[in-house]
Amino acid sequence: MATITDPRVSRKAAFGIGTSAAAAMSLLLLALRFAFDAQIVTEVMADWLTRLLPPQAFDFFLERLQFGAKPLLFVMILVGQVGAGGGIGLLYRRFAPAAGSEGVPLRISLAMAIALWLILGLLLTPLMGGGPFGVSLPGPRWGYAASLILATATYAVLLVQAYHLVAATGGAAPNRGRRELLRFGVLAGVVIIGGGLVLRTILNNLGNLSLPRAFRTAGVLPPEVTPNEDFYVIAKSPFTPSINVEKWRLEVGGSVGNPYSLTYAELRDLPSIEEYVTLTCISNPIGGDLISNALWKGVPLRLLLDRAQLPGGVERLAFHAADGYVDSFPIEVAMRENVIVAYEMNGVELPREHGFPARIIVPGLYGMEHVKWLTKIEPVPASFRGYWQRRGWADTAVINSLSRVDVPMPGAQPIKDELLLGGVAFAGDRGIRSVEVSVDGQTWVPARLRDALSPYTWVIWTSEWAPPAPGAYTIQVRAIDGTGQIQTSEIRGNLPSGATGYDTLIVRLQDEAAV
Ligand SMILES: Nc1nc2c(c(=O)[nH]1)N[C@H]1C(S)=C(S)[C@@H](COP(=O)(O)O)O[C@H]1N2
Ligand SMILES: [Mo]
Repeated sequence: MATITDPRVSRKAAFGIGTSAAAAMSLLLLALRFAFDAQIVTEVMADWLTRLLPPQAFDFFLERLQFGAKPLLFVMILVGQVGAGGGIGLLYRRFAPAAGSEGVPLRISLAMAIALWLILGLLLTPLMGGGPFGVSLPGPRWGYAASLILATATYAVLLVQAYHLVAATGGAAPNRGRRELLRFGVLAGVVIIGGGLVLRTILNNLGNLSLPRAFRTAGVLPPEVTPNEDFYVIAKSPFTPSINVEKWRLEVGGSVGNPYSLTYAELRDLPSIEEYVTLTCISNPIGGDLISNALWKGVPLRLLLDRAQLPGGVERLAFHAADGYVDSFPIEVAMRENVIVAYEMNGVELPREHGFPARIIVPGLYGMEHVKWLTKIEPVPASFRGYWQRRGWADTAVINSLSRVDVPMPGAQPIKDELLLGGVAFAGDRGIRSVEVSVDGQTWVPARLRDALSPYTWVIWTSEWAPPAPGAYTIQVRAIDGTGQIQTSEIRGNLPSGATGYDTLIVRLQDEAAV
């Protein structure tokens, strides 16, 4: 094949054409992700990178960027994708034939689309753990494969067509022939109509986007029961799976005596219990706001397991979810009477971002074990590791005792005869026996506790303090759990087993005159 570089397309233009084609392709991928729940290459790569990165490195970003970390990774990969598209544009410039005869660009588009499709489907996707053409990915069966075909075809057609159009018209030179004019018209039409459809799809489905978040008002005690819309949200992906509840089934299967599945209605018809349980994320920093409390209603997990007739010797159960997430815990934990498959939160159907139609609630363990969008429960070998465990986090992660100072407002303020101190304390399913406060780092004074809503929730503590003199004070708090254990002061980061150490709040109390 003749490999004549067409002198009329500059490097800059070739790169620009490549990035534009890749940007259009990325938008199309996003639309497919939004509208059809299809896993796309961008997301699979994000998952893969969090597994590839040393846990410390990923945790470094998580701690600093908190909610930004995962979306930022996604955006960075999108940018990389567009950049790679530009790179292919440059490569194409080196090897592109001087398109003369009719139909050549179309044949090249097709060949390039197939080549890219094979590279992505048979090399990159298996490398990222998704199997050939994404067969081992979660989500709609053909979603990933279809998104690959559409993406590579879109990119290749746009790149090659635009490239030869620019080549034929000499870039800025407006002496277009008739054929070029026609081709230009067709390409512009496709881009405008296709782009419009893609944008409309994205806008129509923005509701599927759920960015991680949490709420906390400085200087104020949090409500004991967190309203659903203020409950912290964490998930591995910013896209909430949209589950058709008519088609959804909860499968209790694998190697059990009596595998079965339940519809949503069947699940809701089983005997249920209601319990207040506080959730907190294992990456919640000391004094952080990734902690919320709700009333959950659901079916005791034990009831579902008894019906499945587990064979003897089962040590661990895995909980699979519609977003491809999976977590596991030992059978002893699963059999506790307080572990439920929840379908209601604070008296209403589970909100989508909190796991509709059903999720695990397992008091005492960190949030990552409370699997949302639950689809399947099955016995697994004792060595099984879940999504976060493969990324360096602890297994069966028991919540460390924590306490937080929420009141007063930190910083400078006029001194008063009496100042109200307060906050929350939480020790998983061990309960809180007492909370102590210190304003001098030496002496600890017991705080007043509100009655806990259940053995599995946080408690609100308060304490009145008469500041002796103006000055700066560091308010510290520590919890004593139901077993009598004092919260450790040892400062530890959240990887791998959750942060420890005391929360502090600094106030500068000033004379009225000085304010
Ligand atoms: N299916 C699924 N379940 C999941 C997750 C996820 O990414 N996918 N994230 C876990 C983590 S890390 C936490 S902290 C909790 C958060 O639950 P919430 O968003 O309802 O507060 O969900 C857990 N369950
Ligand atoms: Mo979490």
